[in-house]
Amino acid sequence: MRIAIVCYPTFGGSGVVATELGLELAQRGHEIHFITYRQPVRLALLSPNVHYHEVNVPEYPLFHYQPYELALSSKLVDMVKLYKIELLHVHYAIPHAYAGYMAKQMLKDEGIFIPMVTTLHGTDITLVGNHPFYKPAVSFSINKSDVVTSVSKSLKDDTYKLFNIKKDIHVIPNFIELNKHRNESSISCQRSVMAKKEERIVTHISNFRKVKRIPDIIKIFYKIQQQIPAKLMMVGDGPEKIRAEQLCAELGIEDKVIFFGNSNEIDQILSYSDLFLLPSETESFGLAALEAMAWSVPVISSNSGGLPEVNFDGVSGYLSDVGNVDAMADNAIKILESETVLAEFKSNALNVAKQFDIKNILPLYEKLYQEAIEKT
Ligand code: GMT
Repeated sequence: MRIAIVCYPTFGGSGVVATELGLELAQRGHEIHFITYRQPVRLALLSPNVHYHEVNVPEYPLFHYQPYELALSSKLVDMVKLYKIELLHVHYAIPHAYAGYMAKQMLKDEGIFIPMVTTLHGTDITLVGNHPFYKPAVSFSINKSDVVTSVSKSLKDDTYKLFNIKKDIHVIPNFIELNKHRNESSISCQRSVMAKKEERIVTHISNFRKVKRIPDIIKIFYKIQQQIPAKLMMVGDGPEKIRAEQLCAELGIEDKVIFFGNSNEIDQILSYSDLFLLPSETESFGLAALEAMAWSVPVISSNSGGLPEVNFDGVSGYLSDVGNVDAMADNAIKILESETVLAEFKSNALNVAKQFDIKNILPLYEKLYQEAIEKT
């Protein structure tokens, strides 16, 4: 199939999922066209089936806001015609589903019919899309998609609760490429750079937005390090980072916490980690937790959103109510204080991650694509 993938090119979860999906589809012989405003972070253009088309938005002084949707929908029309693309797969409803729908309409006028699959990722529904300023346009473009998927059952339920959606929503969970994650020979960075031999390594990776409850992470780690020698790796960047650094200084643990910023060495960091913290206010899936589990790292998380669908309580880690720092710290210590318990949780984490192997998930998308193309 010839497929256009529209996504955000950033470190965020939806962009990573879209990129990894496109790369795997290309490996399976499909022709993939990524269409976005910058080359996606995890995209290497070394495969003959992978193309990248940049959306340019020329600056014009009249515009207070540059019309990205317009440029994206025009680019989609041009690329569909040029490469005979058979299907659009847009990741993140805002504004991609809207721009995709406009492209479909323009193409229809020229006698070209193309189906659109929209994948809902979380914040496009729960945080941003739900805002009254966006809601009508988001509902409209979801309802106008030919196929709608969501990355968890919890997100599907939220979508029906928050919007007036008349379409079926197919749950296709996020995935992980396990082979890549087990290929430890690629590791270059040394554990000794991060922690002493006797110290446990606790890690958090995110975009450091409010929804991640960054102060909870610091507080949980503060309690852990009072009981167990440990270091905290904070990977990523975002608005809450400065507050986190200040809190570390206030608690006197700044020498035990390393802030990496956005890193391309996530696999290396996770490969040395003993525990992953994700106490988010809400999380439609929690891809970072799954990436950790693929490196045999147990997860301490909140029990909100789709997290219970990924992190199994008492098996791959523990789940607690949002904000219950004490319970999260107690559970973390329970895992970290015993070599035997840690080894058991590590092995369980990997086994749970195996259920999300891309090899199991990708055929679900291929089936939906095929059906959508046949119906059009
Ligand atoms: O919050 C993030 O980490 C970024 C955000 C995004 O929009 O890319 O992630 C969302 O999509 C990811 C991929 O499907 C999910 O794993 C995250 O849980 C989801 N974030 C939230 O729901 C807050």
